[in-house]
Order: sequence, then C-alpha cells, then structure tokens
Amino acid sequence: MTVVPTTAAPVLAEDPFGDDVLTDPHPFHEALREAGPVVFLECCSVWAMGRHAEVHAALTDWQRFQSAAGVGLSNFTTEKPWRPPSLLLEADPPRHDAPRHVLADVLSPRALRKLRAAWAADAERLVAEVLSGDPEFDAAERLSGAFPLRVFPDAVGLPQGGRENLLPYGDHAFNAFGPPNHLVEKGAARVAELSGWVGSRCAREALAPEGFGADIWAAADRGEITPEQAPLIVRSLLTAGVDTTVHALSAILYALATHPGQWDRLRQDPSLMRTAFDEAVRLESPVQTFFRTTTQDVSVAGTRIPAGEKVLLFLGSANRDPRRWDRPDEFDLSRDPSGHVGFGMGIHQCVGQHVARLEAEALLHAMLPRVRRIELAGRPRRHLNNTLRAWGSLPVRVELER
Ligand code: OVM
Repeated sequence: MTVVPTTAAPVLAEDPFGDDVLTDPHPFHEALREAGPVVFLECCSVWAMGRHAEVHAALTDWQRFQSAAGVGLSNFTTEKPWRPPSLLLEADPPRHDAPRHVLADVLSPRALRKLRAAWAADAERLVAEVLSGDPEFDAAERLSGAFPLRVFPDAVGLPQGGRENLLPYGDHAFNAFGPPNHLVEKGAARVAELSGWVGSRCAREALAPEGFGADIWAAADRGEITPEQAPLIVRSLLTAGVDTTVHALSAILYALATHPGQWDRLRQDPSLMRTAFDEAVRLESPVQTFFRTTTQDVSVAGTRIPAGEKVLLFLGSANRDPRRWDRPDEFDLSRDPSGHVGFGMGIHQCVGQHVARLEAEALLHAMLPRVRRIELAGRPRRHLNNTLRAWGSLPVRVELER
C-alpha cells in the first residue's frame, strides 16, 4: 500500500457571504487563490476552491462532488431543504438525466430560433423607448431589469398577473444557497407567498398552450418525464431564468460602459457579440458560487477532503485566476473566453445559456447602431445577494448616432 502524503489545508477566517466581500469579492478571491488549491473556511466550516484548474475539475467530477445533497451550504442529507429540491440543479445521475434532456431540448438553440425575430422586435421597441428620453438613465432598471421580463415570461407561457413575483422569488432562491444571514432573513417573510404563487404557475392549466411550459408538459405526455416531474421542471425555469439573465445583461452593459474601446470595436464588428457576452459572463460571473458535497474521501492537490463535506466552488474567482487568464481583470474582446466556468461546467452546465445569449444579442443589436458611446454617469450601486453578482443601479449616459 502506498501512503499518499496529505497536507493540511490553509484556513481562512473571513466570511465570503459577509457584506464587505459580497460588495467587492476580488481581494477575498485573490487571498483564496493564493492560500492554496484547497482551503478550509472557518466561518461556515466548509472547504473551498478558487483556482480555475481545481474548480473546473470539481465541476466535471459529479461522481465525487455530488449535487443531490444541495448546491448551497445546507446539507440535504441532514437538513430539510426550504423547498422540494430541483430535479435538475439538486440531483445526480441517473435521476438528473431525464429532466435535463427534456429541458435541454426545450431550450435548445434550434427551439429558440422561432423566438429570435419577436425578441429582436421587442428589443427594438424597448431601446427606442429608452433612448427617446433623457440621455442619462439607469441601465439596470430600464434595460437589464426590463428586457427579460418583457420576453421570458411570455416565452414560458405565463399569464400576465403576478409576474412581479419572479425577481423576488429568484433573488431569495439564490440567497438561500448561502448561510442564514440577513439577506436570507430579508426574504423569509415572503417565502410562503412567493413559493405558493410560483407553484401554482407550474400546473398545465396555468400555462399558455404554447411555450416552454407547454413544451415541458408535452414531454410528460410523450413519457419522457412523469407528470409529477413536469411542474418542478417548469419551476426551474421560473427560478433560474429571470434574475440570472437580468444580472448577465447588467454585466455586459457595465463592461461595455467602462470599456469604450470595446464598445467601438463591437459596433464595427457585431460578429464579436458572442465573445462579448461570454467575456462579460467570465469577468462578472453573475453566479459567483455553488457548493458540491463529497461522496467519498477526495484528495485534491495533496489535501484530503473527507466524505460528506461541503465544498464551495468560486466560479467568479476561477474566472479571474491569473494562472488561467492573461490580464484577468480586463474586459477584452481579443481573448477567447471559452473555458470560463460562469455557466458552470460538466453535466449541470447552465441549460438556459442559449436563452441568456439570445436576450443579450437582441438587446445589444438594438443598441449598437443607435448608441455611439455609452459611459457611466454616476456611481453604480451593487445589489447584494449570497450567490449573484448584481447591480441595483447602473447610471449611464449615452451619446446617440445622429
Ligand atoms: C433550479 C435552479 C437551477 C439553477 C439555478 C437555480 C436558484 C435554480 O433548477 O431551480 O438557482
């Protein structure tokens, strides 16, 4: 028998879910990466990884880093989840696979083709409306906060009433992955009401005869999933499909407003749109973290993590790891951002990413010919969330094409 030497993991005391780190996570991320490939976080008694190589490896190793015990701090094997677990996010193969295949089909680039023209027209209308007013406006409120709510609920097939519940519900779901801090407490008062509303919208009768919701129910009719699974898969759309795209749109608008040379470049060559979107997701990482749980003793770079432990994977840190990226803090359309883990990696990689890309493309294609220059017009304000990197306010000034 060979005895593999194990090293004790460095211990960090700082709370990554504290307001200071959430407001500006970069100094913490650097300390985390520099401390070592695996560290122990005293605050929550969990392990953590912040370097690209180890985060990528853990994300693609679902056998040893499972999701079914929850991808937040709470361990579902010992604690009751705040809602029935997601059939996608909080499941492992084989149970994960049928729901995943169904949703991947429903949200495939092919399936989204029929939405492209309508979303482009919606974006034209929104952008024309916003640009016809004051050249200084809040892009978080008027553009990124508005556009997904114009197109996504209709695409799902949700009725008009109650759509204002979507963002608060998503915001709480993403807070709930963290420790029970003030951000979770703030959402607690409305959990029953919001969960009740979301749950009621997942029924077949509540959904329009055409749309992502109906498509999921059609898969149940074909026997690809059970009728019991369908409403929970619709719930995944309503949980993960709104806040994420709102904050991804803010990320790309912020990146472009603070890098005028890259805005010019994108105007000259709109075929860089996909790069721009992925580069913004890399740089801002709208979803900053997810946990996994070890299914067995795991040795990572010489450090032993026992079975049944929570491991916090810092996607945002991996996406700025200088071991992986040149000038990681720069938004640069010359780079190839593929390989970023902003959408995760492996079997759970964001199933809705084509929806997010289509939204960003529609919005930016409407803006590019009309806006010669976009810049910050004031100090942007963060919206704090235990998982999301978000803007509460993004004041911009635009100079229009004459
Ligand atoms: C879900 C889900 C998937 C991804 C993220 C997420 C709240 C939820 O399946 O409900 O965040």
